[in-house]
Parts: sequence; C-alpha cells; structure tokens
Amino acid sequence: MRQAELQCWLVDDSPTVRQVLLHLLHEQAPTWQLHEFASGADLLRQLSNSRAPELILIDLNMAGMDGVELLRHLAARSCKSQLVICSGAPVRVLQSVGELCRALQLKLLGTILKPVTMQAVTDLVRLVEQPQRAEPHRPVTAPLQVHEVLRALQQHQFYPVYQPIIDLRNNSLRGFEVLSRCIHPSRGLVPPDAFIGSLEKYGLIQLHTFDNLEMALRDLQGWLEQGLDLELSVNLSPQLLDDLTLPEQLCQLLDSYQIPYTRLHLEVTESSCAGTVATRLDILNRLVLRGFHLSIDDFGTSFSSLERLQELPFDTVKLDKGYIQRALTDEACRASVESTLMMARRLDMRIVAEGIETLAGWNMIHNAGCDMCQGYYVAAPMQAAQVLSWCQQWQQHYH
Ligand code: G
Ligand code: G
Ligand code: MN
Repeated sequence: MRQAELQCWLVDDSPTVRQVLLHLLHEQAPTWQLHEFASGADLLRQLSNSRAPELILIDLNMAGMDGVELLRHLAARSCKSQLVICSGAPVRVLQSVGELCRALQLKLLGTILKPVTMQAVTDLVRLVEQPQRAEPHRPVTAPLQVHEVLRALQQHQFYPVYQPIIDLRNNSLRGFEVLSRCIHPSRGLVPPDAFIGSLEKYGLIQLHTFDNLEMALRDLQGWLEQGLDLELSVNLSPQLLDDLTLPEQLCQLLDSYQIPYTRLHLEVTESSCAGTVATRLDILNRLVLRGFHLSIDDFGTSFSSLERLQELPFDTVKLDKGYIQRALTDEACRASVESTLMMARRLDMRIVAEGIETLAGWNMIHNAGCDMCQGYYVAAPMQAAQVLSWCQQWQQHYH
C-alpha cells in the first residue's frame, strides 16, 4: 500500500481536541486521509460501510460509548487496524487498557497522553511510516533434534559470542553478556531460539551451559591478563536452579581458571523465579553468599513488580528489549520504565537497559538515569577474536 492511501480515523467527543489533532496530523503527515468522528457509534457505523482504516486514534473518556466499550466492539469485529489510545487518563489506566488490547487481540500501536504535543504526533507518524528497524537478518530455524544437539555438543559446534554492556555514567565498558551460538554442518548458523529449548527438553542444558561458560572463562582469563577489567554475564536456564550442587560446581569451575566469583553475573528470567520454590531460593542465596552477582533477565515481560523481586537476592535488573522499544513510542510505557528506574534506585539495584538500537534509545534511558545499557547501537554480539580490538576502539573513541 502506498503511504498516500493511508487512512487515519480519529474519534474524540471534544471538537477542540479533534481540531488540534487534525491540525498536527495534517502538518506531520500531509498525505494521510484523515476522518474525524464525534462518537464511537459514528465510527462503528462508518466501519460497517467501508474498509477498515490502517490507523484509529481513540479517546478513552467519551460521553455515551466510552473508549473501552469501543475497543470491545472493534474486537468483536476482528478489527485489524492499528490503534492508538489518546487520553488524559492516568498512566496506570492507560497501561491496563494496553493489557486489555492485548487480551482482545487488538493491535495497539501506542498511547498518546493529553494534552497532545507536537512531539507525540511526530513520533507517531514516524512509527507508522518507518516501522521499527527489524533485527539484523536471523535465520528462522526449526528446533534442533536430539541427535543434532548431541552431535553439536560432542563436536564442539557451540561457541560463545559477546555483547558489550556499557556504564552510562562515564561510557566505560563494564563487561559482556555471553550468548551461545551453534554452527551446524548443514544448517549453518543456528540461533539460540532453535537450540536452547531442545537442550532443555533433552536434559542437556546443564552440560551446554558449563561448556559455554568454560570457553568464556578461558577467554576472560586472556583478557584480564591483557589488562582489561571486565565482568561477564551468563544466562542460566531455570532447570539449572533445580540442582542444589550448582553453587559448588560454579565455584570449582571459576577456581580452576582463578577467576574471582564477583566477576560473574548470573542472569535468570523473571518467570523462573515466579512462586520461587525452596530449592531455588536456597541456590540463589548461596550463590550470593559466595560473591556471584544475580540479575533478573527480561524484566517487563510479565507482571511482577520490583517490590516483589526485592524479596529475592538480585542486585541487577535487565529491562527487556521489547519493553524499552515500546517505551520509545508509547508514553504510558515510558512512564512505566521511568518509575521502574526510580524504584530500582530506592532498592539499591542496578538497571541494565537491553535492546538499545538507536541514539534516541540511548538518550531516553540516559536521561531517565539508567545505569547501564546493551544493544546494537553499541555493538551486536561478537566473537571472542574481535573483542580485544573492539575494546581498544571503544576506549579510544568514547571513553
Ligand atoms: O542470543 P540471542 O541472540 O539470540 O539469544 C536469544 C535468547 O537465547 C535470549 O533470551 C538469551 O537469553 C538466550 N540464550 C542465549 N545464549 C544462552 C545460553 O547460553 N543459555 C541460555 N539458557 N539461554 C541463552
Ligand atoms: O538474554 P536475553 O533475552 O536478554 O538476550 C538478549 C537478546 O537480545 C539476544 O538475542 C541478543 O542477540 C538480542 N539483542 C541484543 N541487542 C539487541 C538490540 O539492540 N536489538 C534487538 N532487537 N535485539 C538485541
Ligand atoms: Mn540475558
């Protein structure tokens, strides 16, 4: 579809708001075809008589049919339009309406807070006209089968890659997250989504994690000898937290490379701590007593709050990339990120923002007072052989 044909409808019971929005939209997106409606009923009537528009801006607080009721009618008609909620309602209301849209399987593009600003409309137009930059090409691969993961382990087809984590206070390099890759003889490069699940399913994830960690520790030992001051973060599947000997096994491995435990951050997802059982708490606490750091990974993908996580011995929270990217275009989500940051400071936890792809993302989290960041804007995950020269370049240019 050519952009010139893009239909944008807006529904708001206030003539003044409609006028302001139409004016701003016309200025920012002169080619869009704009239609205004004074009520949800008018909009639904038009929807019965014509094709659905690409975009609908919806006011929540309307006399007669309110925005939530309109959403329900749109869902009943399996509306495929992208929706933008535009409202002066408190941020927590906007957030819960966001959840409602997800539950109704409506496509919520974002929210705009009233009074509407030029910036909000500019961001919206940019988002519609230039959809988010896709991830660099990643092959979509079917999950590896049991014989394939076994062979990959035996033949050392797995190897670690490293993505930098930057301290935003002074642009210094804090360390790297270790991510696993697999080079398969016939399928080529296989992403983790296609093998982590298989490794878990066939009970091989522990073996893989320790193999991967050992390779990473060997690399780290070399970098420390070169005078770099680095920490590593590794991902732990929930399954590893079911084995009470995990702390001893990790200590033994680090001892054999003479790496202090404090150089290692262990990342565990939010969901694997949900309803934490005694075994997991036992393991997490003993890891912390030994000096390991613990991070909550993918924070923002479920409902847990920092207050609840405070009961667990984590010192770092990693904000999920989807959450960060939504915050760039969705004011309610941005407010949520900011309040998470504030709460983290009060609880003395460090925050790492993931998935920073652009200068805009960097600025947003920097201004919000975030401690650290990670993402393609700094660097994509790289192989061990590239790490030294990347570190030198970073120090020369940015630090
Ligand atoms: O590496 P990305 O580039 O594709 O990783 C995708 C997902 O796979 C992420 O959620 C990441 O946490 C997970 N992942 C990557 N490497 C490992 C690993 O070695 N162990 C576990 N458990 N998860 C990993
Ligand atoms: O463990 P976790 O789920 O946080 O894994 C990080 C994942 O995010 C990996 O798959 C990594 O390759 C990916 N990633 C890292 N930086 C970026 C980024 O800037 N944008 C996107 N879309 N993905 C990223
Ligand atoms: Mn991670």
